[in-house]
Amino acid sequence: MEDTICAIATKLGIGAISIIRVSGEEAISKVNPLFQGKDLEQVESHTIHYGYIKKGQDIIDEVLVTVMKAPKTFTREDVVEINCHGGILPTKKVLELLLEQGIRLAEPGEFTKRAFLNGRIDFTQAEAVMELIESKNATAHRLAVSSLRGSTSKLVKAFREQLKMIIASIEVNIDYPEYQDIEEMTVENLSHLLEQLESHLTKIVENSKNTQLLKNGIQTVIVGRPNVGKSSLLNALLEEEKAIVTDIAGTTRDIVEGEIHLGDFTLSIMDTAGIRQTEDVVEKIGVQKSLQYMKEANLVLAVLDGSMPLTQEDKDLLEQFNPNKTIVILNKKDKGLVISKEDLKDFQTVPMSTLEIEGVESLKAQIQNMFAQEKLEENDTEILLNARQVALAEKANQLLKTVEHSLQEGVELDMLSLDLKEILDTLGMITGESYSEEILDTLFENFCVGK
Ligand SMILES: Nc1nc2c(ncn2[C@@H]2O[C@H](COP(=O)(O)OP(=O)(O)OP(=O)(O)O)[C@@H](O)[C@H]2O)c(=O)[nH]1
Ligand SMILES: [Mg+2]
Repeated sequence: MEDTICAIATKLGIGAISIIRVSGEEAISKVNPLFQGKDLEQVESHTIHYGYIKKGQDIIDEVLVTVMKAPKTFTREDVVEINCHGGILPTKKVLELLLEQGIRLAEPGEFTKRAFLNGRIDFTQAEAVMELIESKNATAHRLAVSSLRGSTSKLVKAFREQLKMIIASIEVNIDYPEYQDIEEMTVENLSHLLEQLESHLTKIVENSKNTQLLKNGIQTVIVGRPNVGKSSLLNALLEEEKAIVTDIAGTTRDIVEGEIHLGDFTLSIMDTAGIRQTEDVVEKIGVQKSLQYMKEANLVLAVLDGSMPLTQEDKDLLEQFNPNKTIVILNKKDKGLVISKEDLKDFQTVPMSTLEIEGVESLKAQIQNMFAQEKLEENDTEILLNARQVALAEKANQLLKTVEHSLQEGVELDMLSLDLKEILDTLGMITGESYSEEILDTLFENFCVGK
């Protein structure tokens, strides 16, 4: 028997209500003596009751208590939820009383862990709950809801079913070669089936990575020579004076970060130190960081001082940019632009004045355009939700390739069935159909207390 656990499920602070959740076999019997109101052991399941939580004769709080009996609860155990007034003190006092009753304080994610262990949800749905809570934009929210409703589980299960069929027919061929009515698994057959699986999985991984980008935020860096207006651009985008702006070249040395939401997308923007040859030790480190972040970014906003002809330094810098993920900003338009689009053939350009806040909207529109393609390709039901799931799918795909290779090399089919089982297990770790204690612990320890 699992012990009974409790935790504050709402954020601890001043609010209208806070909820304390209790789950386990003794949930009802241990809350009941603290409650002045109906006898909770006698009430129907899924009912709510008005009363008081008392410590001896002292009233701690006026509450509503929800009683939900197993198995139709989140944890599939008996669950009691106490709705207190939302103050730190009454909430903590109620919790203390529960602990005094011998109910254990839940670990982070323990309610959800029980929901998993009791077969109520799988890993992907548990992760979807967290993604839903943490979702920062419309895409993240939509995908989390879809996954919570089981789209990711279904996807992975369908894949595993196909693999199981393949493994079964290999094993039947090996164990009962005399069975005529079962189609023989030939090398061609198997190779064809594996190819299909591999190309489908590759598509899912690609789709998922694209949506990860939309969901987690497009890593954006602002780069350029000193004094061209990079920090001014960051401030214009964020609509706040976050980075220091001066006319001294080399003002920004450390990375300054901010985030903006553009409809379905979130941009995580970094303003960096101006790139130039310098002997200043601190500035040099800044420049190195700028170059490094530029390589890792999903989107580079390359700022030029458009009122001055392109310098050799500008040209050298532009050489390093990938036109597919770069937008060149011709800044200081208010002083008159001397650089033209033709000077920058390969690149998308936006004329701007960050001083007079001109061109910001057209920059935003271009960014949205640039990533709209990814949005179109996304297919909500064929998506893995996070980096953990994607990494496992990639591993499974790698193993599939190895099996295909072995097949070509003439390895015996029964040897392959072992490898195929490993793929099955790898995919099973996405949903939790196969898992180790270690995975279980690391997965749920990132959850909040009370979830
Ligand atoms: N006329 C004009 N001046 C601008 C514009 N944008 C920025 N400036 C000025 O250019 C100077 C440098 O601006 P910053 O935003 O600090 O430039 P930066 O690229 O971040 O410079 P570093 O951090 O030194 O690399 C400041 O004096 C700004 O006021 C613009 O659109 N027009
Ligand atoms: Mg700056």
